[in-house]
Amino acid sequence: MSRRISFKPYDLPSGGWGSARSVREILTREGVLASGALTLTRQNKVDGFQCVSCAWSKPANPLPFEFCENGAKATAWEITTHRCTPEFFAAHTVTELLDWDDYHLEQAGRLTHPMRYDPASDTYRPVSWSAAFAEIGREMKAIADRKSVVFYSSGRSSNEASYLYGLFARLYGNNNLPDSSNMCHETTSVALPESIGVPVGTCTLDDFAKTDCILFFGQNPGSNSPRMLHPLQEASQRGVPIIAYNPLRERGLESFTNPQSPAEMLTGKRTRISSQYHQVKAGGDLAALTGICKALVAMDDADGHSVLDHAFITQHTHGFEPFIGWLRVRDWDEIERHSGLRRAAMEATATTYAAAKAAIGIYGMGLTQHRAGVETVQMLVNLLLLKGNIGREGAGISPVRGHSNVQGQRTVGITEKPDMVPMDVLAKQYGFEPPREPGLNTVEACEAILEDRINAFIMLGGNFVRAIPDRERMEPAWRRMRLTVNAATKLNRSHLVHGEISYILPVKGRIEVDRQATGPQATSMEDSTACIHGSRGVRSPASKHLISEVDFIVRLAGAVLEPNPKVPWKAWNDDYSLIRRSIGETYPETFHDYERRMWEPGGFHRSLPARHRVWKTKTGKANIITPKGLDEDPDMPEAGHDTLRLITLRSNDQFNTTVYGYSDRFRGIHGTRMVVLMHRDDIKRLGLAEGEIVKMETVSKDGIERAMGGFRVTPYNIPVGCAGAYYPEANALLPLWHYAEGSKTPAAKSIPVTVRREVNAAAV
Ligand SMILES: Nc1nc2c(c(=O)[nH]1)N[C@H]1C(S)=C(S)[C@@H](COP(=O)(O)OP(=O)(O)OC[C@H]3O[C@@H](n4cnc5c(=O)[nH]c(N)nc54)[C@H](O)[C@@H]3O)O[C@H]1N2
Ligand SMILES: Nc1nc2c(c(=O)[nH]1)N[C@H]1C(S)=C(S)[C@@H](COP(=O)(O)OP(=O)(O)OC[C@H]3O[C@@H](n4cnc5c(=O)[nH]c(N)nc54)[C@H](O)[C@@H]3O)O[C@H]1N2
Ligand SMILES: [Mo]
Repeated sequence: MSRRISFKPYDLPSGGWGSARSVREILTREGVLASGALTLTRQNKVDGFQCVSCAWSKPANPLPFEFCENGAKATAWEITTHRCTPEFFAAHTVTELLDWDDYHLEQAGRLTHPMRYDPASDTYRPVSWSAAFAEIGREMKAIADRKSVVFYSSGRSSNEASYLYGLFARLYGNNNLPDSSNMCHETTSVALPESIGVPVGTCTLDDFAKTDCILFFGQNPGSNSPRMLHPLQEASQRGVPIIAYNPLRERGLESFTNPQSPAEMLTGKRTRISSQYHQVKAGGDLAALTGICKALVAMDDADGHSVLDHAFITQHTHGFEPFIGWLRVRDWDEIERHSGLRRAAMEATATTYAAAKAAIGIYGMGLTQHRAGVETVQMLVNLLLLKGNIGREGAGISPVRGHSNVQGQRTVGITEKPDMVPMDVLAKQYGFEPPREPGLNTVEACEAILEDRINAFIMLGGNFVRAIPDRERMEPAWRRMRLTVNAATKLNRSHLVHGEISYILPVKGRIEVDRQATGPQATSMEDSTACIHGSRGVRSPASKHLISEVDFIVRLAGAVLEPNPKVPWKAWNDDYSLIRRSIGETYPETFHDYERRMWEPGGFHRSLPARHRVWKTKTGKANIITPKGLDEDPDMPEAGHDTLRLITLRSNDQFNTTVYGYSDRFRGIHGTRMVVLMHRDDIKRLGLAEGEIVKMETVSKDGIERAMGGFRVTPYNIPVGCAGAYYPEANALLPLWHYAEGSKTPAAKSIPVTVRREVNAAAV
């Protein structure tokens, strides 16, 4: 496909006609213009299906069209008329497909048949479901070391499928349950329990309606959670200050026209979103937050201690004094250098925040995917705690989750950390001794694969090989595994970098009707605001050979495990309400009366002690945690003149490794994803020119060369010393050991790189 490449700043608001055009374009391309539009009216509705895109909250009173541009794209992508059939696989060897990009692999369409890799022809060939499970069962039973099998999941599977998957892994004999959230909000799952005793955000939509200040750190709502622009628009129209910290000026944080408001669309009226915008250096938030806290404390000192909530601090927190002591000795030069911001910027934020009665702190990958990600998230909590902004109406911490059920998967037991699961309850409920040893997270699973310690890798959705760091090292190691099993909806690169025995097993998506012995089944998911919703598929499955994810796990269990009368696999598969009943037995506090409550408008809210100022932490208080220092990235060469911090970015035309197209409208980048965004001063300083093709190389001391060419130098409004490139293309540059301390979330937002002219370069 030849594409026209262009770079033109986009000065229209997020949403608006650009969004409407983009939805129409993808519905047409996927061959579902009329039927897709009808399907979309059922999205995020009671008795409809929960959107398969992001995890943002689903309101109790949904709009007539409760979807956004990117939700519509995700729906069109799943209900496409394109099919990836046995004929397709017969026509293309795996070696040939390895040269295809992410867009073209998935564009082949929905997978239709179970397929097994055939080494003789180097193609995937159709196989019966029973033969597939028989062989997988034989192989998995033959593995002596039960710890050498990994059970990955990407955060899309329902609570029902996820609960069974976690249980299956434990019955098999390990806790090797890495999840896509290891690559994004694991930092949250580590930081928040230490600070406030809950692993998830404390805000609900109601808090957004009542807040009077929003602090926004490193999250891009215009592309990644566009329905969130509605509550933000409402807040802005109420005069609520919204303060953004982001190295890039993201369009969704600047202005918005609601595509579902005829008046706004016709008049072109746009709402300003951010009232302050600070282009912090990548990784500079720890320093920026330090500056804001320091300014706030100074105001409190000057103002007779009326700025901080001292009553709350005394009654509810631990660690205030050492934190204040630490703040007082930080000097502003150091803070300015590490944050890339002026003191006045942080003081301006402190002034606005000080005046607010209730404030919300929102964040995303811009905080979590850094070496000091855990400390940075905790620092944002510190800022909130100083003014008692947790456990109060209109206030709280709001991590914006990724995949549509990534939060729910954790809630029902997909985790490598055994202490997050009530193992004693499981032991009693199912009459077995669950493994108590910690399992492998994403980074540890990769390390084990590199060391040939893993025999089999089961992938419940996702595109692990493409999403992880260190691609050039991981792919050869991946091929040395004995067995790789991929339960998927679309073809992707992880299926092509296969083990000795490899299967691609096609499953139904959430939008499709899931009919089992007792009739069509419902499933459920948890959103970013900890509300749990029912979901019912509305479309006919893409092929009659598809099975559901629940069915996939049940059949796998039938092939691998000895029968256990206490584990009713078949009954569960026939009637998913029995799975929900079992989930309720394992987690009675959250899932009592599950079957009824999941259909309540807006879902049911998980009870979170921190919302009631009950702190389930070691100190029994909310902990104000003092960071070790402001040097957020020990992997970054000190003041390395030609080293840039590379931020790996999502475009507005992708969902993770699923690339919908080549138009990053808000950033004005069209026709290519192989760009490196740089400040004009850096381009000049490094002797480069706009449009030139360059090679990036990771700066590291481990003796491994990580280099990639073919990036086009693109001048961009980004802080000096930082650069931007798209994920997953740039993942070969990200070392596996470059991760957040404490959570092992890959530090994908600050890779130390050099950028050099590529000799004999051809544009990509
Ligand atoms: N359409 C669409 N929706 C998605 C996804 C998708 O790919 N496409 N992915 C889903 C998933 S799994 C996830 S986890 C979420 C991800 O959603 P986000 O959390 O928004 O993730 P990113 O787009 O990777 O980066 C977020 C922002 O961080 C900024 N940033 C980078 N470095 C820094 C920094 O050091 N400090 C600050 N303050 N900001 C920084 C970037 O400029 C960017 O605006 O979205 C989910 N929703
Ligand atoms: N450099 C860099 N790397 C990153 C990131 C970054 O910002 N920068 N972000 C990280 C983040 S936040 C995440 S979450 C990971 C994403 O990692 P993953 O979650 O593993 O990847 P996805 O791209 O979401 O997976 C897409 C595939 O999922 C399958 N799929 C889609 N729907 C379904 C379904 O309903 N059921 C099943 N069984 N399969 C389905 C399709 O086959 C599709 O090809 O990447 C991480 N990697
Ligand atoms: Mo994610």
